[in-house]
Amino acid sequence: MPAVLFYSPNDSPTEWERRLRDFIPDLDMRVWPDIGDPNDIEFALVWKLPPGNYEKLQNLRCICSLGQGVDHIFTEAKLPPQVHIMRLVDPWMAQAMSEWILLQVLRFHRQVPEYEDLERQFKWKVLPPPETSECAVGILGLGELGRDAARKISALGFKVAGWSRTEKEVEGVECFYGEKQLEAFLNRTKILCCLLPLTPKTTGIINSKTISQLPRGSYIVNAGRGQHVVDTCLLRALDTGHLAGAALDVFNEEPLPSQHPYWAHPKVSVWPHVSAQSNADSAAEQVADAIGKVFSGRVPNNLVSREQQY
Ligand code: NDP
Ligand code: OXD
Repeated sequence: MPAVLFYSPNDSPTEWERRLRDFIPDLDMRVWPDIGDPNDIEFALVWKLPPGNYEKLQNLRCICSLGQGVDHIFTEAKLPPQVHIMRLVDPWMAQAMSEWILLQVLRFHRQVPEYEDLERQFKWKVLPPPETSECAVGILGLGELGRDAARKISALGFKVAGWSRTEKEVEGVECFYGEKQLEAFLNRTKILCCLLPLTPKTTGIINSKTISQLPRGSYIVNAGRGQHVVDTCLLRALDTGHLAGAALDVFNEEPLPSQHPYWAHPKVSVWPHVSAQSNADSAAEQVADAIGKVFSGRVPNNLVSREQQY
């Protein structure tokens, strides 16, 4: 049987091998860099494989991201042209992400930073109650994660809109699409949540221009990628009061350097890239299915487009 290459700085190879063997008992999994003969490898299950390694795998037929995002694969300069590129699409991760997005939306909507500030001052003060039906939440990205989050936020009574590349219909969600409709989407949004993939078209999408198109006093919630945000623009907008707060799970540099202004900023909540973590228990079956298909010359599910890079 051909071999599977495994590499991830975040995920346990032992755990993944154990769960994959539930479906493929005779699995031959090689953990990078101890991969033996590189010609044995036909399937790579990877998260941020160090650059320059795919081209050494002459018989590689599929690269599967150990997450829902594939930007770490497209940073590779020499991606073999004949290879399928795929990713996880895991309902467990969608549930985790929606919980995290809901947590941030409710935190800002229910004035948690303001009440925590009052508590620190031993002040008993009642703020005007927020009106859920008037609170406009906007989701950048209406894919596997964005749609799930949009539906769940809408079910709580918020005014929800989403923005995607192509036209969409999602029940209970006002749908905008394409560059031309971005400004209208931002103009109506008070809590902007980013669940976009990182591609050449979405890099730096949260910048001084797009932030200025949000109403004064808006919030940013980012669980897409750090590179979606131009940090200097976000910090300036927080300091001028145009933005009231930000909750960030992803950063231009991870781990976030200890001297970075986000850590100490009173309006920023910093999370260590944990909103939806990959999970061998929930995702091993779909990976095993993909391995089986690739080894028998068939096409796996959850392929991404090389042209769109997501
Ligand atoms: P999908 O590929 O399912 O969805 C992507 C969405 O973004 C689609 O709606 C797509 O539009 C839209 N989109 C892409 N490019 C553009 C563009 N140029 N303009 C407008 N819309 C665009 O991705 P997922 O929902 O599965 O995941 C999204 C991202 O979330 C991942 O790529 C990853 O970066 C991040 N993520 C973060 C995690 C964390 O722990 N922080 C965990 C998991 C994922 P269309 O529908 O028209 O194609
Ligand atoms: C992912 C992530 O893309 O965890 O799955 O960021």
